[in-house]
Amino acid sequence: MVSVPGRAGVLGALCVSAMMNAVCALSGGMLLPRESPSREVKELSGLWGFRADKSPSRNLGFERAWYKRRLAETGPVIDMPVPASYNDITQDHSLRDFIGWVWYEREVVVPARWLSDEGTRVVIRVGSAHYYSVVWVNGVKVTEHAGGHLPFEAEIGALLRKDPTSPCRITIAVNNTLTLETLPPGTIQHFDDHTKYPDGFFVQNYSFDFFNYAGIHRPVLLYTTPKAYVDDITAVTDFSDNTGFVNYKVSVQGATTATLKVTLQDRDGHCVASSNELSGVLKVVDVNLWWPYLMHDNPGYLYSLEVRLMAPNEDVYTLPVGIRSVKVTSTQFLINNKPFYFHGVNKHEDADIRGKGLDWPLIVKDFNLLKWLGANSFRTSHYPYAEEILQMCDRHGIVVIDECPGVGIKDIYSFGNASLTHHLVVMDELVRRDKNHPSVVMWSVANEPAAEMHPADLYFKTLIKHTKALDPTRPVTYITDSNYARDKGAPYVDVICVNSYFSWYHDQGHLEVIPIQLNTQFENWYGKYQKPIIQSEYGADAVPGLHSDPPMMFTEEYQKAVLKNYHDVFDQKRKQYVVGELIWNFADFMTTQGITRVVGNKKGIFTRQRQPKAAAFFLRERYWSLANQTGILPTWTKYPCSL
Ligand code: BDP
Repeated sequence: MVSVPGRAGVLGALCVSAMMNAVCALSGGMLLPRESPSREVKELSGLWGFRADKSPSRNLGFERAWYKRRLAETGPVIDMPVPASYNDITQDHSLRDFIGWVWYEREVVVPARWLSDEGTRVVIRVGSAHYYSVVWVNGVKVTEHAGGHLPFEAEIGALLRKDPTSPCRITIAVNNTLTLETLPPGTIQHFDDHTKYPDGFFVQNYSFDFFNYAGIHRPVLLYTTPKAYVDDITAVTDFSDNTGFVNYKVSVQGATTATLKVTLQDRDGHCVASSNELSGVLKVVDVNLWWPYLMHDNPGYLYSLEVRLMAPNEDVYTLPVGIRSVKVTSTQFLINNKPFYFHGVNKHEDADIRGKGLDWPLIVKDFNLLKWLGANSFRTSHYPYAEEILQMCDRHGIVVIDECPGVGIKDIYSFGNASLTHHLVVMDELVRRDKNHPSVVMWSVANEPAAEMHPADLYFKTLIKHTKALDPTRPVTYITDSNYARDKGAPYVDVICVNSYFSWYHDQGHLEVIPIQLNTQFENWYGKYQKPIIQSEYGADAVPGLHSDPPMMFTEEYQKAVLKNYHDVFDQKRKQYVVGELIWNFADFMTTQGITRVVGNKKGIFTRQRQPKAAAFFLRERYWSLANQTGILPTWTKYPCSL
């Protein structure tokens, strides 16, 4: 059996209140570590030692306490890059499909000054590790965390000071096992028939359509803060006429009283507002609002909110702040009181070799492709993406629907109390991490759960209410399939997000059904709920290089034809209540192996290597023409001549 340690350490009592006073189960903030005059950051990306625990119980590492000594002293170790999924790094098939605990280790030289000064906090932060992680420093457990897509951290200064001369040995054990109580859920299935299966054979089943990549997916950092430090900042923004408002709240840890200086600076470094209070409203005259890409000539305008703790010691943290508002009516999605139409994509964190590991060349390439495509938005299907990606969205004005890993919830057991409690904690963690990103305009609590099941009603009511209480400033949605009649969550959401695959999963090859079925879908949903609707997924697989005319399934022509048939209906309905269209998917991505997947899902308009299929050029023409009709094309653009 694969064991996953108890989760008592990370679950706590839940409570709910408005964002500026939000009190939740989580202790402390989770501000992205940034260097400042009072803070240093040491990134531990590179090669780590690695071993998968292939013992039948998968528990040998715990039984033999591998964390107590150097990993190389307890058995063979291989090189493993961090950040990266481990699955595709070696030629070992059993590691690609491994289920259970893997062990990472790295020795770090910690600057002496970090330790000599008792007043310095030293924190270890893991950007994300999938799925369950336990962290030891010099053999002492410092933290554990459930969930694969959000950061966690621990203060380790006191521990390191016990023996300042020895190097800091960091051991991280990561278990990718999914159970009915994890998010996303899964099940382990054992096969005991020795006439068919080898001894101890078991598999991981799950009901979501992407490969369960595992390992340390985002950078591990050591960073310092002074003893008294800025622990969290919440900035909520609005504006009226030409005046912007930044309603902020600072939380300080390590001191009972604090003297502060809060300054808001514009892009050129000029102070536009300031205060000495822990919370308040900063007023910005002649405000530069944060606008989405292709909606304004100067998108992604960010101010800098510098929070300077002056006493009992100095600490400086600077948060980028975009001033904008988000509102939803029964037919519109408004950003800065102007109708916003999502013409964007769904993505995955996924690429050759590194799997879900954070990769800067890939991130920058993807942003260049998004801009080339004329996309103004994406949804973080089906889990929270790296903070580094959200920072890029803030700077480039790419609007984000921020989704939690609530995908593949299909078993009734996964609607139970344990699952719900964990799901609420994940939303706490997600909102805590992403609340200050102007690019994030909506929370998505789940994708295509089995919403027809009896407990789904209470589950979603609680989940959505909880999320709205955590952040009353953003709308909340969850992503549903097209069957409105059985849906349980829709009454509670602000925007209906619906996925459909007409002429793909049904009526295969019959493109002519799309206009009828799509029209019916929209009319049914709007008729029942009178809420704005986003087509949150639609598309078709295309194997690059396969062609046929008339179009046949899996060819580039068929993918294009599906899109065209959808677009005709979008163009009618976007004049009424449809507020967005997000193609499934931006790029081909890896899935579990199966007879409907030819080395992964091929619904990308780009290949996994980010080369365009015919649909990419087709969609590009549409998105730029939509931008021309609904937004303001940037002065630098050569559209339409460059198409
Ligand atoms: C949708 C799911 C998405 C899948 C897609 C597909 O939300 O995760 O990848 O179907 O089948 O229903 O391509």
